[in-house]
Amino acid sequence: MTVSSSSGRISDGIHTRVLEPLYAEVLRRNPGETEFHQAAREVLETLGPVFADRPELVDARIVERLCEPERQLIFRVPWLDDRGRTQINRGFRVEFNSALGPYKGGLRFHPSVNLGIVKFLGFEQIFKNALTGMPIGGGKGGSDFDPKNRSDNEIMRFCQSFMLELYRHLGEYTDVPAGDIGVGSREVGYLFGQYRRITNRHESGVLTGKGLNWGGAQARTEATGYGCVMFTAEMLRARGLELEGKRVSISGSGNVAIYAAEKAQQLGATVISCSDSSGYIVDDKGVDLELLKQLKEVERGRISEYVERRGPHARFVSGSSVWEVPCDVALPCATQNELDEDDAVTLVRNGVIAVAEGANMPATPEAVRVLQEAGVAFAPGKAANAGGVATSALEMQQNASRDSWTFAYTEQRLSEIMRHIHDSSHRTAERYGQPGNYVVGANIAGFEIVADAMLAQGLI
Ligand code: NDP
Ligand code: 2IT
Repeated sequence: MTVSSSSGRISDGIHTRVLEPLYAEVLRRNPGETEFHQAAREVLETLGPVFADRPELVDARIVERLCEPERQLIFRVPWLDDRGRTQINRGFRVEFNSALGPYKGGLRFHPSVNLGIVKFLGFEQIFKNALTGMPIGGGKGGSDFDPKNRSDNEIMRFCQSFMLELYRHLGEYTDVPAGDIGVGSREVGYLFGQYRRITNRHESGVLTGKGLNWGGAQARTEATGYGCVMFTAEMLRARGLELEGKRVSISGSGNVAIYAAEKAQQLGATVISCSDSSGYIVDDKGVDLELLKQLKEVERGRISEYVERRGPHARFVSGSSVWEVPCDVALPCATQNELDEDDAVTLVRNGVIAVAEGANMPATPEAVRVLQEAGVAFAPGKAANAGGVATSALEMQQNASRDSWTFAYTEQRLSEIMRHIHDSSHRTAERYGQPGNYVVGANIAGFEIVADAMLAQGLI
């Protein structure tokens, strides 16, 4: 596999001389970490024009340093299930880059979690966090623990054991985790309780996504999904279009998907479908959000149950891709590589005009190419889903000043941040001769912020 040049003539030499050997080195040093390879390649192949302009970044070996995490932690997590049996999981925290601030990024609990997945997520997080303009570095963690079908007590014991190791690496000035797949307010609660007990410190800034009456921020629950739709609206506006009246299809039915659906409805769109790992539902009258929240947030049920309660205008399709549903706007909000080349071809054939990644790296590189070549507005996750971590940074800001802001004020801040990310990605793509290419714009804009901080701070 080679790094392909997506740039003009000037940077082609840089590709052969600098970026291809650099990518070969990423492959050699990180064997088997396919998702990390993919994330690194997607960034590297857009950086040629920056390196052509700024040879000092090549000389300082900024990309080599960026691709090597500052610290990687892997630990055993033993716990007892409800039947008294010993269970063993593996815990991870990859502290990738702290040039801009404390390591910041979520924890994922899912059986698929391994080092390569945590590294891809941590690597993406560096650039995403830089794009927000907030003082946060990049990190990510999690475990191969599967929370599905586990009791509250089992979840609590697992979280307590996980934190019994992780606590020594955390701190409001060091490393500040939050949620991701399989980690929501319940898990953050158990994690925070254990941290507080071990350290004897009510250090609210050590975790974000907390409950509202113990240091959490208004709008953090909603922020990733809301932010993704705000970004989509900006992207459409830049093309003289609007979200109102559009049919929106969403994958997933977790935190990001639910609040993407809510904001899309608030802006006058109709959300016609969403999914989980068992299949998807289509609701011609528009997804009933109260029912979806009750089912997913309260009962932790399956998406098929939506249809049983909603009536004949909704249907469940088992084991198929939600991207076969014709829509104007597609928001992949489930997991990595869930929207492939065939899905992209189907979406384009059905007339999609915009795709924004609520999840991290949900579209494969082949899918992104199909969408961009068809002229579809495409927003990469590091720009479109940055509203979650940005609002986490707002939560840290409130914790540091022992303050709490209203929902309306926090949402207003979120909306300004999403507009800023949109505009800086858009402007940067134009500056490098690729107008409308948000992949190039977001990668370069995020990279330059971190690279400049690293240059200024010397060889660390
Ligand atoms: P949740 O655990 O709340 O929801 C995840 C959803 O995606 C569920 O519907 C789940 O279905 C589905 N899903 C997960 N894994 C798979 C899989 N392998 N195949 C098919 N479906 C799957 O997670 P979030 O909503 O928090 O996260 C969703 C995405 O958004 C992730 O990529 C995450 O990294 C990203 N993200 C999250 C942020 C946040 O603030 N939470 C911020 C930025 C990005 P099922 O229940 O059947 O497994
Ligand atoms: O992928 C992400 O940006 C997140 N899971 C949110 C991270 C955070 O620290 O809020």
